[in-house]
Amino acid sequence: AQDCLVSNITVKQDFDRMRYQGTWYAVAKKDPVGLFLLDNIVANFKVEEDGTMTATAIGRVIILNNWEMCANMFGTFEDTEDPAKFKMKYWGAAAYLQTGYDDHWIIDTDYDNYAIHYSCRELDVDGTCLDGYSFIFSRYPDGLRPEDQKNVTEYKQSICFLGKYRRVAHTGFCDTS
Ligand code: AZE
Repeated sequence: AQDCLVSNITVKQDFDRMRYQGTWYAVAKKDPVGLFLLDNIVANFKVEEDGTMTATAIGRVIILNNWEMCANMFGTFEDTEDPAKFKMKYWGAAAYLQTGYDDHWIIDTDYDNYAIHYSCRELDVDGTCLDGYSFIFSRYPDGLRPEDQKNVTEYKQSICFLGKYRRVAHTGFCDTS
């Protein structure tokens, strides 16, 4: 939305959670205020037998006392009237990790290559987003296909986060065997 009102942000039409399943590599992120996943972020979405969408995520974090580790996270998604807008309840495998309840919107995706995720945690008095985060996901750890980059840039602008992203490195730090 040109006016940056959260209520005017458009999301993926007829979002298909079945096609969204599987592994997504974060290739860029816009951080919220506070502690957040640093890099090596990989999410895996699944649709359960009852139709509920769930996800796991891993990523490098640094918590209290400069302790570097890989956070194993879980999320369950509550449906809303819009198929591309969810509320995500999330928690960590360990108690010292983060728990929360965030918006989880799929702004756009082609299911096979890229996805643009958006979450506004706090609305400003004028209806813009005061504190939010976003991930650009790719099906490939190496990044987006060149042909998807222009499209993704346009969507970054549509959520008023253009210029606020940082690349997410994949160094193998959180790879498990
Ligand atoms: C997300 C997509 C899939 C499921 C989950 C996600 C978000 C996870 C976090 C985790 C933060 C952890 C911290 C630990 C110290 C959006 C990647 C759960 C926001 C800060």
